Amino acid sequence: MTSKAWWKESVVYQIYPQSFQDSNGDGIGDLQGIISRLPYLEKLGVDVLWLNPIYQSPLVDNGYDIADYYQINPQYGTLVDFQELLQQAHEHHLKIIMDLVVNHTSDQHRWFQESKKSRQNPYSDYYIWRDPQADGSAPNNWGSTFTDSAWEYVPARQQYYLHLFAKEQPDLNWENPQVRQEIYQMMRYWFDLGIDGFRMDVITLLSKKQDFPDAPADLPRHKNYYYGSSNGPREHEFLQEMYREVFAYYDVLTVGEAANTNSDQALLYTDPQRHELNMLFQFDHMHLDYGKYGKFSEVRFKLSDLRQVMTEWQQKLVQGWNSLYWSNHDQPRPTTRFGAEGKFRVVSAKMLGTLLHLMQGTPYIYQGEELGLKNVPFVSLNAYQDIETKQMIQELRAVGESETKIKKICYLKSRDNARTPFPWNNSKNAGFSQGTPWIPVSPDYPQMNAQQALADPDSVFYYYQKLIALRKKYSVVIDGRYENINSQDSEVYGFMRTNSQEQLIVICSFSQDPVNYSLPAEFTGSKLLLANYSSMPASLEKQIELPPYAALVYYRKLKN
Ligand code: TEU
Ligand code: CA
Repeated sequence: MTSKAWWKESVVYQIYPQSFQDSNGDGIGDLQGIISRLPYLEKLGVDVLWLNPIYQSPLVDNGYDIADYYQINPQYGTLVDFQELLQQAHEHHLKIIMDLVVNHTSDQHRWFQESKKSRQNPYSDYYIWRDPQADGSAPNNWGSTFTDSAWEYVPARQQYYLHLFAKEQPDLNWENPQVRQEIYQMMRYWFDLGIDGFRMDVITLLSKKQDFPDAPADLPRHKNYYYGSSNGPREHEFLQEMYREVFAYYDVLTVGEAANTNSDQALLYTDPQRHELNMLFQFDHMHLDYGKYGKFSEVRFKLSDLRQVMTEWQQKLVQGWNSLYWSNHDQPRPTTRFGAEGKFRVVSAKMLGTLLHLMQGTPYIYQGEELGLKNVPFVSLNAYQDIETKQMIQELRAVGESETKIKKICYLKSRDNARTPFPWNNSKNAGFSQGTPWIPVSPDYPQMNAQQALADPDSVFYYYQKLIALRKKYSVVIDGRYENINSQDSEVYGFMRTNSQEQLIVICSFSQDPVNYSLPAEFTGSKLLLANYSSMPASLEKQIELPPYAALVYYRKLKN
């Protein structure tokens, strides 16, 4: 593909390097492991691989705490391995995007090691330092995602530094032009090496309100910092500068992670004329099942809410561009969350894939989603490794929730659901490693693995392969306008995509029972392109009997 906006026509596959494929038996996935699996990824038909952070890091937050932006963490391999991966991926027609984590570094980064020494050192202003309040307490009431307060005191400076995530992840001071130049230089380094883009971690948090106002007391403590740091005063200015200094010189994909960003704000980030980013990861559909403890809840989403959120983003980002995802390394598995486990797992996984891939935007597949994996029953709460999950377990215990309830909540929402080793086959450790995996393998692997999926023509894998191929064959998937069908239906999510020549009709049932569904007369006679059940009518009728979790895609040419 050589068109300018190749990223609009692409499907991205996300690899969590630590858990994809171990090549040397140390129980940790690595770059050589990824290289060995490139044929699998090429077979699936994806265009781009996004790697979670592989830089030098003490791994307090699994690599989102970077100690050296120019070094590969030795547990994944060397720079030579990375160059080999890049070259071989390109030979397999796969582009590579890396994770860019520049809101914060690790506290082990040389900049921070210097910065914390004194107020006079050359790196003094690389991070966000503030004096204590008169009584010695933190500069404001912000909490951090992983800890109580977002501020940590350093006696040598008699000041606090800001960390919106763990205390080992100090926030960089984007107000300092030197910091920005260091980052741009580092970005150019990776582009010059040949990478094809960046997924940009919490990119909407870079610019903080400089008076660091207290957040209103009624905001939940863990993320009340959004009040003074999401979509902040100089955010667009910084990204436009980044574009002028870096992106303008390369033909690359840029996707910014954008929690707490609404669709109006998203339009500003992604409008091509503003020269900021190609697309964002929005969070509205991730928030539909939040409860009393935020993400860690047992609440189930409502279809009406899902439709409302997806429709809003589909219809709003026409000038900009959407990214489409059900899950990633921070989210539970979509079959458990939005579809079904048990006997409908496979059909529901295909249904969810259909809904997402035929919307407008660039779809992202998180490793294992193409196998329809479900959440992981960890044997004990002690087996969880993730910093966020461990913190939540402590907090839920502290407020007196029962162990049974905490287990249930972690099963539903822990980030570790997505982080267990990729199940390649039914041999030892699911074929992931000859040694002891750094995190337990899901006990589901004998029934759910890639080898089995590749041997079964009805597998989720081959269905995803067809979905990806559909996008390449029908341009309406890329450029068609989005409209709902039967927008009040409480069990079936129907929509159409229309351009000047053709139309796709997509019908997705979220019901575990059969549903009788009526369609507008104009669709009658449309031809079946894809379904997750065999024996669905080849030509669309006014009434259709939908089996549980059915997904049907019909097509018609429009008369001009
Ligand atoms: O996540 C940012 C983010 O918004 C998190 O608060 C996310 O909502 C949370 O993980 C959900 O439970 C990014 C990375 O994707 C995540 O893995 C990192 O831990 C975080 O940034 C800090 O770098
Ligand atoms: Ca390894």
